[in-house]
Amino acid sequence: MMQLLTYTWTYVVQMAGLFVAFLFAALFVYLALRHFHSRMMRVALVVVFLAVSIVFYVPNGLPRGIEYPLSLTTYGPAEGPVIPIGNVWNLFKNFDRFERVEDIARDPNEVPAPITRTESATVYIELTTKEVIAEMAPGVLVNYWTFDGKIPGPMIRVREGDTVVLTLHNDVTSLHHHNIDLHAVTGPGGGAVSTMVAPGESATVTFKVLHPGAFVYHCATPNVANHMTHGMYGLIVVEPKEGLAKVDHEYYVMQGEYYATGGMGRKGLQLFDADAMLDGRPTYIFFNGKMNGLAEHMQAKVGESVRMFVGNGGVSLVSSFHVIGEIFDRVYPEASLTSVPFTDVQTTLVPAGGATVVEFGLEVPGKYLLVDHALSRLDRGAWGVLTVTGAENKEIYDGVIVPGHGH
Ligand SMILES: [Cu+2]
Repeated sequence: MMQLLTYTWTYVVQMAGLFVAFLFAALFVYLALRHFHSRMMRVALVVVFLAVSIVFYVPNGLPRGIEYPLSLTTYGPAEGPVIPIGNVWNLFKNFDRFERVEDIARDPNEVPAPITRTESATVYIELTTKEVIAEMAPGVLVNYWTFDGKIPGPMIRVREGDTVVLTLHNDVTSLHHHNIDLHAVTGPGGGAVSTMVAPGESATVTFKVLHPGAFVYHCATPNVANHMTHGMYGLIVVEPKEGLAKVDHEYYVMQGEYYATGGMGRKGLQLFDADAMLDGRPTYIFFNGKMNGLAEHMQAKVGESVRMFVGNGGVSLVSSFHVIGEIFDRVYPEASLTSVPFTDVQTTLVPAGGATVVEFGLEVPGKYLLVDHALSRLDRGAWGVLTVTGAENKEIYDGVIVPGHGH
């Protein structure tokens, strides 16, 4: 309970402040009224007070945190992104049941090994949907919904022609139903219609991967956008039968967004802002689930080659993926691994619900920033670092590196 109070402290203070201000304003009006002997004057003052209260207090005075959209008219095929007040109540009632995850970000090195098989196989995959509490930024707490407790969900790696038997478990501590739609699936709902699971339940779907590529998977429980922005996405990579060229490092990065009623940087537990999501105005934009989600995990050496599987969980933004100080040797646009790759690319698009695969060699040591080159998004968190160590190569780059004089 004390923990919950600290999470919601700013809202409590705001509400208390407003209550006190309103109480004393009313007292002031009451005392003023006593000096008016004319009934008309008293009525007029009360009307003015009430009118001013309605005009200014209601739209501007209520903290955004409690101005939860209790009803919202939307026109999607299923329910809109309003979380019923009962669910909000449930969130607080069950607050202590949620696992606290120390670091919600999946390490970008968590990439399954390349496939060496030359025959098709049946691959068994198990995923667990779980709702947890973790930090978006220091002191900024979010009730994330995840696949396997991290964001993005685990990268799945199979081979073109494989049969996948996927079992989805919904953790017993979850408050919501979840399912999985994999863009690599040929079939209704990408598997979602066969995998809807209530808390504590499991469901299995079997599918054959007909197309190679790097595909997004995500929860498709209505409201789908709501489930995705809470963190329910990942990548399934289907290698072409002939496999992928060998590289020294493979990384797994996914861009995402979160919409918070409190605005950027506000401490404590965040409440989801359905209006902001419908407007496409994310509060936070990030790689791997949170601010600085890639941390110092991406390390490589001069002379090595890198492949990045980059997905976009959205829900609204198209990413203009760029690595500052590098040029992609090859880009597989929209993660089409069978088309002839683009060569020598600066910035590539990653559509919402899509992916890209980029490859490049490392020639010069230094820190290379991964960004969404819609650069105002840097300030909302959309950046990470690839650190390259090794011998300088003055023929390619010769200059004094002054810390703080770059991006
Ligand atoms: Cu879900």
